Amino acid sequence: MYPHNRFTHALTRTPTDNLSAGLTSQTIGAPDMALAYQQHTAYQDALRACGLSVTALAGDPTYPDGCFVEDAAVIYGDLVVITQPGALSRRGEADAIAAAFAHRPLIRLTGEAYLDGGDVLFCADRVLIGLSERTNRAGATALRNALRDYDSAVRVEFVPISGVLHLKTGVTELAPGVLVFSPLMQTEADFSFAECHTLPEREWHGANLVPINDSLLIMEGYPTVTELAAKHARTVHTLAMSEFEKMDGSLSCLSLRYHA
Ligand code: CIR
Repeated sequence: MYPHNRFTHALTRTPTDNLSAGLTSQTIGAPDMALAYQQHTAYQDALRACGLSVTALAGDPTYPDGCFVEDAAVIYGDLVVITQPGALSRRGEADAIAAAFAHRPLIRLTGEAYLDGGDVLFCADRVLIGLSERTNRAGATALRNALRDYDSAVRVEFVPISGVLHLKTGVTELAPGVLVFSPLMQTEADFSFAECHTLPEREWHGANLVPINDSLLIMEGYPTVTELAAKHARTVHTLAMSEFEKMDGSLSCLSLRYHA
């Protein structure tokens, strides 16, 4: 049993036709929306295939990045921490996510504490919080305090990063204690607690994997990831994410996974 990857439910938010108005650092064209909806549906089907019950919130064109729900909350056991996303245009996304979790113990980051859920990685015996362009030290500290109040034994480490949008663009956990890195992420952090694999340059966007129960979601088009996944995971779901990659998105950002 590996508690932080055991889930029963997932929350998603349907993309809106103006997805291309969202934030991106990519220059590979605007998403084809017919394909984006198809990929989002296939993603939700994969979550269901992993045994999760999926709740899909309606999209709101006021927030073209709203489908990337992972950034608006961090869920640990029963605790839901609603974030203040680092990008100004995304701050309002958190209200709909807070409403969806109104029945659970809920904490909201306030003041100068900014954090994107994409910077929070539960792996091995610890929680890593990336200090990035979106997550500041005040945000990371507020999250650490909330996690510690909820579970005094939790181990939290800050990981300053650059070269990628979020910590989880740069590293995720393929299997207990096995990490996969993007070659683009720069960090001085010590990952010697894990078995580490760095992807080749051309596969830089493939490091974002989602372990769920006994399954693993990976993105189509990354042969090294496919090979590693086959070695470590019992069931692998390979998903086309091309239209979300155009908006700096990948797999984990499109859902909040939790135990209910
Ligand atoms: C953004 O730049 O905020 C969105 N276009 C993409 C967010 C992706 N989120 C994630 O990987 N956790």
